[in-house]
Amino acid sequence: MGVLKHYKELLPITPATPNVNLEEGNTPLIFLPRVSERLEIKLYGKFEGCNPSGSFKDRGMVLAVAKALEDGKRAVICASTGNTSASAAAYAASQGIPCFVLLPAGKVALGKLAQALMYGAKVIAVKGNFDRALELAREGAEKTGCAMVNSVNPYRLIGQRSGAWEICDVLGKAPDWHAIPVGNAGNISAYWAGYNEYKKLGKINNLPRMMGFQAEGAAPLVFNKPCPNPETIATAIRIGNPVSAHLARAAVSESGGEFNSVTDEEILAAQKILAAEGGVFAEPASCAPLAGLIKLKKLGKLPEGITVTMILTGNGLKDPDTAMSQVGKPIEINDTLEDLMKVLEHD
Ligand code: AN7
Repeated sequence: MGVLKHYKELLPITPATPNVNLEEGNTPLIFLPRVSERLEIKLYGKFEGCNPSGSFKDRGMVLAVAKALEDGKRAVICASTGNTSASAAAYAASQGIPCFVLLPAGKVALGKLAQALMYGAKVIAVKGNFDRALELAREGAEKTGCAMVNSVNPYRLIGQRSGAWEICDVLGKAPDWHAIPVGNAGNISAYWAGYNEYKKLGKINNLPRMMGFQAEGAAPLVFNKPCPNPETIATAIRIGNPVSAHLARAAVSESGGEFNSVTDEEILAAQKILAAEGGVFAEPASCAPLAGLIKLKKLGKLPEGITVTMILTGNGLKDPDTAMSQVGKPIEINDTLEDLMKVLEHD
């Protein structure tokens, strides 16, 4: 039924809010038996790649676009490492309003770029990084009156709380640990707010430790200072100066959690494990939490038997180039049974 309808009591919906809906949310919380066994925990992946534009961004974008329309705005603008732009473009298309997206030139995964263009957004490649594109988008929004739909828009993070509510609705409680990739630091903040809201409402009795994972080359929250030249293969989280850093720090310290960094190699290894042992294909940024859990396990810092939910923020299909660089080629054969049998009997 979509996030706005499903959680209307918990969201700032008024009779004047248009019913924007691409059937986002209600994504599967997948128990991962083989990876759980490897880590000696109960591990669930919340597969946000099942959202209509293939990432968690749809949860907040649906509300941001609905409220923009309610406020009389007639165009949206955002900067993006890719997923925000795909989501904004999808919702703008569904409402018939223009969408402007600013992307760091050459640093956006192919699938995301294809999405933004296909949904009909005006795609602007900025010769600079995401942080600079975000400054420009904010200035552009101010000058033109377009609705700014990055997570500086408060409705984005309010809508994203729905992820935490869904987890609690399924598990009947909050997990022990909540593991999540951190880029611009909005999602970890939204989840923490969502869990707290559910606790206040008496729907859960516990709160999770918030465990945020960044790529080593773009880890301002781990090293506690902005990173002027962020670099990582996980382009979604190639962000050096997170807008919601203060909220994310509060979430981690209030929950007794931690920020940790993982290398690109660890991220790619985790992506392969998630796919080949979990049956779930998530994009590189989404695999930073699993990489981090594997690292913490090696360090003896992962308590046995705990329930961990990790947020698989985006679909693996969004970044086919990175995936193909990590796997072998198909085995090509002539169209004969003999050739086929050579392969089948070999395995
Ligand atoms: C797959 O699309 O910032 O910490 O512009 O696409 O809430 O920023 C994307 C971020 C994690 C980090 N995983 O979330 C954008 C953008 C994926 C992402 C993050 C992003 P935040």
